[in-house]
Amino acid sequence: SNDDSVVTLLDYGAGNVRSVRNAIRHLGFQIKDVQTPRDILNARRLIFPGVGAFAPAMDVLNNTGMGEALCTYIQNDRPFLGICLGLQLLFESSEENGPVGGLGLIPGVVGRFDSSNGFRVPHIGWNALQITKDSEILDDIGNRHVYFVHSYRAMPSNENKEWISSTCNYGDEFIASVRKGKVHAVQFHPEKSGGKLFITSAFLFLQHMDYVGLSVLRRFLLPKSSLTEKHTERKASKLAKRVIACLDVRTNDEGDLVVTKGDQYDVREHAEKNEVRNLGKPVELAGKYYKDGADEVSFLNITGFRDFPLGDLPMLQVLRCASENVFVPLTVGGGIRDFTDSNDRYYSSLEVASEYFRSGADKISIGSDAVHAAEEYLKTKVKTGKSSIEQISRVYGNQAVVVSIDPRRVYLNDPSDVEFKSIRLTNPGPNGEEYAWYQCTINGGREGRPIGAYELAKAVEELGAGEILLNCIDCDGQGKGFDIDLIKMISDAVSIPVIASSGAGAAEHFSDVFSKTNASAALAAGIFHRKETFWLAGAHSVCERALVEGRHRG
Ligand code: 1PR
Repeated sequence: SNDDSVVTLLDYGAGNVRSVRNAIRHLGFQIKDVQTPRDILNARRLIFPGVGAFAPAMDVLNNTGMGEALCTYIQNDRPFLGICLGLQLLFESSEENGPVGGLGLIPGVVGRFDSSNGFRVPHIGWNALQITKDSEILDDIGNRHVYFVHSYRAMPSNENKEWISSTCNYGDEFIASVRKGKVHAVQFHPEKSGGKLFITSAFLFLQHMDYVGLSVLRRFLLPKSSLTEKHTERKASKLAKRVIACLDVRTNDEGDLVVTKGDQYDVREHAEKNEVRNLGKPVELAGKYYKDGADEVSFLNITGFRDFPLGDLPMLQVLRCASENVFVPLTVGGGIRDFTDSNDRYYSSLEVASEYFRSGADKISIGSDAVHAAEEYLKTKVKTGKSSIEQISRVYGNQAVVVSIDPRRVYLNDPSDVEFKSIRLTNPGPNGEEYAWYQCTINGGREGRPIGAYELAKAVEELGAGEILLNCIDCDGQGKGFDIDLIKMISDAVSIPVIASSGAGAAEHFSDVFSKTNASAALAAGIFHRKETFWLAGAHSVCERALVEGRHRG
């Protein structure tokens, strides 16, 4: 098509490109999907948001002839923007389940981050770029943070330096973007970099709100546009901690999907009618928290263990609607497991997750099913490849699989009383107990299992989880601060990112958890539901202060 408002999109169906689509439409463009290699050659401008793993993506490109068309298109210096895997595939090869050959347009091998020096893999979060040459599409970015989610990266070398337009540092220096003529590719996610982490003033930010990531797409789509906004310079910090707004969602007694929030997982009002606490509509609240500056938004369907999620059309609809306006990563959890319906039709957890990804989720979160998988794995020491964690991470990558842990404190006088890892408590228990272990629960805290949070975290990391969402039933909804003892224990035990959750009630609680533990992110619910709109921005400035004071690991 010659229509100037059309963008050709190469989506080979491996995952969620809904957010890229939404961002393109948000900027006023229409999308034409690539069906054949010819569509690539005829594109006026082409966006290639690579998702999934390297090898299956190359298989599709090779088997359909699209790889060859892509090479021709790029070698002819036609307008191209690759995103994430869409950057990596341009290189010669990748170590991801490999070596696997790539398109070979840029010299170099894509390798895995080294987690041995204390940097967590996958690299998930906001980092500042070091811009090395006129990159054109990065002109609005300056030293602002953009959003990365990846375990593999390409490194700068003498052979590929003519391509590099920016680098980033995460343990080592890696390539954040490349540019040659009209060909661009970025390792970060412009469509997810909508956050306002960069705004330091909680009160000014509404006027200065700026969608940093969307500016990259806009610059690519409108290269000659006279976007001349000048941005004030801000102090760049290497790696920012994330603040995540969580929406616990369930069907109320009238059958509507509502945001609710419990105290220690109890969501009933305990007034006369004992109704489910109703705090608002999921899509509206997600939009509000995004505008307020949340780095990510999570939806947890807290009765997912009961309902069959594929029958849960309202949740899919929530994701579809939320992802149209929320340009930060969305996580959805609740009910992700293998399932046989009343007609004896079997659905794998992968099918359930795929439906969520297609509807706009960037990550899925597994609770109860992860406990069963970890128990089984610890018993047999065999990775069957069949658990939901293994199945979903194989197809969508580790970074797409979060394991949500719902532990409850069990006090002990003597740590040798249990076979599970226990810790010495900073604040002794109600009867002066000096120790506790953290018992994992399933089905929304209703059933305790014979496994500790520590044992679970180690096991699910081995099974392929990319991140841990660490709740604590004792602290949930109490607003008295995070369980620092627990979060320290778990974040020191694994090398994947840990999200601290449960108990935030004040700004200090965020800086506290970031300064005293190795958590990579903090999630909260009640405080955002209760507080005024500027709260999230306030939380950010707390995080930034913590960073500037150098108390972060990055
Ligand atoms: O087991 O795979 O179906 O997943 C169910 C998911 O739902 C799990 O992630 C589990 O944590 C969550 N869940 C189940 N029941 C409840 C409940 O509250 N009755 N919510 C529940 C858990 C924990 C956080 C909460 C933080 C922060 N809520 O989502 O938002 O504790 O709260 P705060 O800042 O207000 O203290 P499956």
